[in-house]
Amino acid sequence: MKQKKNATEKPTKKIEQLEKNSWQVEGSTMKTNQGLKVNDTNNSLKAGERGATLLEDFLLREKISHFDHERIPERIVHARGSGAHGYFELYKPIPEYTKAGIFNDTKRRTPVFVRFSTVAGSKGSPDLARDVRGFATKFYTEEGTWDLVGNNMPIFFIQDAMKFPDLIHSVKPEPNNEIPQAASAHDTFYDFVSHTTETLHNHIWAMSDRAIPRSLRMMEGFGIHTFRFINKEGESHFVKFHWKPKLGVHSVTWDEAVKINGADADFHRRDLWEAIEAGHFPEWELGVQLIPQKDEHKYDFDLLDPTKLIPEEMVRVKIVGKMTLNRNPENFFAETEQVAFLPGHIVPGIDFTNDPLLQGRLFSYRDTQLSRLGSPNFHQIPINRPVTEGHNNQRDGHMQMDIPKGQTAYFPNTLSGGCPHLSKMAEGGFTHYEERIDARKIRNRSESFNDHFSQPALFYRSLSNWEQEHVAGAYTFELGKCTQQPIKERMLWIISQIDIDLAKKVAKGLGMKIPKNIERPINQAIGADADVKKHQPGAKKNYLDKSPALSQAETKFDSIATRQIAVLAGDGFSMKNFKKMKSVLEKEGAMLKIVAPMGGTIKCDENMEHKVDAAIMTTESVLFDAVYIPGGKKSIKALGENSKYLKFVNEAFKHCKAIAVDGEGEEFLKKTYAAKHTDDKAVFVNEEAAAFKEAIQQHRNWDRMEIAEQVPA
Ligand code: HDE
Repeated sequence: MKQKKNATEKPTKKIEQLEKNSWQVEGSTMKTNQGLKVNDTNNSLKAGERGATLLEDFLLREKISHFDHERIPERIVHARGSGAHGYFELYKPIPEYTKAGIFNDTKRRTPVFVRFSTVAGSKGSPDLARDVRGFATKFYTEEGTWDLVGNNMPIFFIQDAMKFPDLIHSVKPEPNNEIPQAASAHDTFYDFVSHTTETLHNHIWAMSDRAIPRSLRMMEGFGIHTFRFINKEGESHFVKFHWKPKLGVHSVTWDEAVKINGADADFHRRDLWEAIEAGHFPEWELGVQLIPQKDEHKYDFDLLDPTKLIPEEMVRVKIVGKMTLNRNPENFFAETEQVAFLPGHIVPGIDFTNDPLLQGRLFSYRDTQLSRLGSPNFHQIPINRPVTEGHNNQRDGHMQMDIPKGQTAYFPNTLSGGCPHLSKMAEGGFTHYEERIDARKIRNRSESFNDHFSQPALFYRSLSNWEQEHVAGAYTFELGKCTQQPIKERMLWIISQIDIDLAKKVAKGLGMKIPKNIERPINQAIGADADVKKHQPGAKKNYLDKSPALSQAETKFDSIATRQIAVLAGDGFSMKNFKKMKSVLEKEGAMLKIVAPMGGTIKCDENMEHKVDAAIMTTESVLFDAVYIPGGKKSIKALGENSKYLKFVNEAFKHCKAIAVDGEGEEFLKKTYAAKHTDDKAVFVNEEAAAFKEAIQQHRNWDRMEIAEQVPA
């Protein structure tokens, strides 16, 4: 494997291991898979120049046949993904909670591979679909591989694995016509959701800005389920895992998402790739919420219920370490596509709980890899190999890559000296937490899982005004795409049970009335009326009024690192102004891109040549975080001659982005919708670069939202 230009750090043990399976295209000679040197790969073997191709042509057969089998089944969910390598470092040992090596040794740099994904779309679907994002991390620890297979939202749609196929069948394209791709806004999904009130919490998160992140590098990650930490004494603590991005949690607007999908369907994938190539390595801190075993029943929700979160204001998130992603994969298929995550991959010091969703996942992931990767030896694929090799008596199967030596493949044996021998506990052998169980075998749901409404309501209450507006807009859009009136009515009634103001806004947008009450038969046949009553919070309700940690308005706004700034300029732009802006913004890690009327190079008013990053016809406003127009008479005239520049600025204004103009740039601004709003706190005319920087740092000026909506861009 070639050393990455930007990797100044020592490769991790995992990268060294992967290098053994890599080969370099540059400098290599073409050979068949058998090592035979090839001197013609353009022509098949024929009976005469114009004759039929001969069956004998083994070169043609090898090439075509391999090609015919190049695809493997895409993941049934999370098909669209992007991966990166990196490492995890611990800040401070936490032996009182867990004996896991990764949480006890601050000298270790545990290699990781992370795969981010959308859930519903196919492998080639656009990145900005409204959807939950997968956030799966493979820790290659010295005690074995630990997979933390999470999402960017802290809860899930359903409480029991038994319902997963129904949930996914409802959200996927409809089975008769395979429409729509990568979208939840259709009848079958809302048919299911409106009859399954346990989905409402994750659903309202999916209607929030969390479902349209600005970048994969700017989203949180969650293990969702309650797991266990086990310490050396065998004591258990419940634990929830949180990833906190160093860049804060930021999103785009829905109008941008729709447009980004057309302008650059690979927006998130490209953003992650380019940030790593440029040496802006994304970082997340790992936090844990810890609950002593004795507090298992302290809360008004069940810790085993994956549709509930523990508000951070109730149990603080203790930050324990940091993950850095510093290397792009060498080969998408070999690494990002073939990586296999299994929630069942744990290490001593970490254990499961009886969360019925987690329990089902423990079966599903191994099962799916068998058909996706085609062999029980999928753990031998380089990206899936642990850094500490596994030895046991499992043998053979498709594509066995190892050559276990010796006469025996069973245990116990004497012929191989009893090897592979068992590990003693003192040597790190794994045992399960000995949970006491005394129960009847039943097919039922615990009553402690009943409340489906408190937490969606808490989430909505905790959002800022602009976030609430976005949620209302999302419900209106999604239900507006449904064609069946009874489905919309059921949804409206259910939303009214979460928050009546929210329901009113959605009803207005849909041109409908909220059904008066439950007497209206929702669906007698399946007893949905009764369900809604049963799942109300009831008397037992001591939730917080608000949980500020749930709002993106409370995130970090302290950096402009990696923000993309469009510099709209043509020949003759003011070098003095540009230099002033560039020095301030680039010092803080922002990336300035010259968007010129044509590709190639342009000259500034000091007669220097500058490389054009994008010709205006090849790019769009939605691909940038902010816009800067330096002065320069000739340059401003050129911008005025191409109407797309006007659209560019109007869209930036519509999307509440920071806009700065200098010198003659003011003339151009006057033609845009921003002209009347120069008092806007993110529109700058001949002002200090530092003020523009501050505004970019704020991500968006949401105060502009109402005016922005009037902009017909
Ligand atoms: Fe998954 N999920 N899931 N899921 N999931 C898969 O496994 C499944 C759930 C998540 O980048 C599949 O290898 C069931 C919760 C991520 O490769 C499959 C249930 C959470 C990824 C599967 C759930 C997730 C998957 C498809 C309910 C967050 C992508 C391909 C019991 C905590 C991993 C594969 C990657 C992938 C099953 C629910 C996250 C079919 C049955 C909850 C991030 O096995």
